[in-house]
Amino acid sequence: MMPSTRYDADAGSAGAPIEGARVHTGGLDATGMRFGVVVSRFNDIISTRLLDGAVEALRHHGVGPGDIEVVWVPGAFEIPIAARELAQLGGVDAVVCLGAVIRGDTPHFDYVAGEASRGVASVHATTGVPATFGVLTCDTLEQARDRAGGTYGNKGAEAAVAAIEMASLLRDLRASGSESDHRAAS
Ligand code: INI
Repeated sequence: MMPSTRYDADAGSAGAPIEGARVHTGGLDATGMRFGVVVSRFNDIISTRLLDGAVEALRHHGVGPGDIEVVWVPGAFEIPIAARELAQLGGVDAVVCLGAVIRGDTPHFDYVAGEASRGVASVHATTGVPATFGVLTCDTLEQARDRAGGTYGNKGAEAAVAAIEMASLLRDLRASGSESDHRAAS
């Protein structure tokens, strides 16, 4: 069964038509799209579940066989460089970033989690390819389990669905941008 996500298209009134405005929303049909998934090996008891959730969600929304590139990195700190490489050279519509940073007794957690989130965000800014953040930052292994296919769903699946929505939205915005250029030129 598909894990539920907060990205269900019919969950509320977000995206509803507004008179006098053009409203843009990304769809969830990923047919013909390609995705990169970067996943960290550290805490792989959790990250493999996030990966399962992400791949299942991508396939569920129409991503074809051969259109998912999975890249393993040692830890969450290394996710951004691989994500950027995929975004720049991998021919993908979006990159899904997955990992689990679990607090220990030292401030190491803050550095790893902070750099992972900053680095993934910078992939958007520097490449224009969406990169979504399915990296858990938890105090305990139990909290991580709950979010990797447990009580609170699967954040890997959520990150995959967010990637589809953003890839679709950007296609729409780019198409509507070139439409406006065309209108301005004629
Ligand atoms: N990497 C993680 O993905 N999760 C962690 O919880 C973690 N902790 O706690 O240390 C972690 N550390 C490794 C780090 O991501 C790098 O791989 C390492 O520092 C080498 O650069």
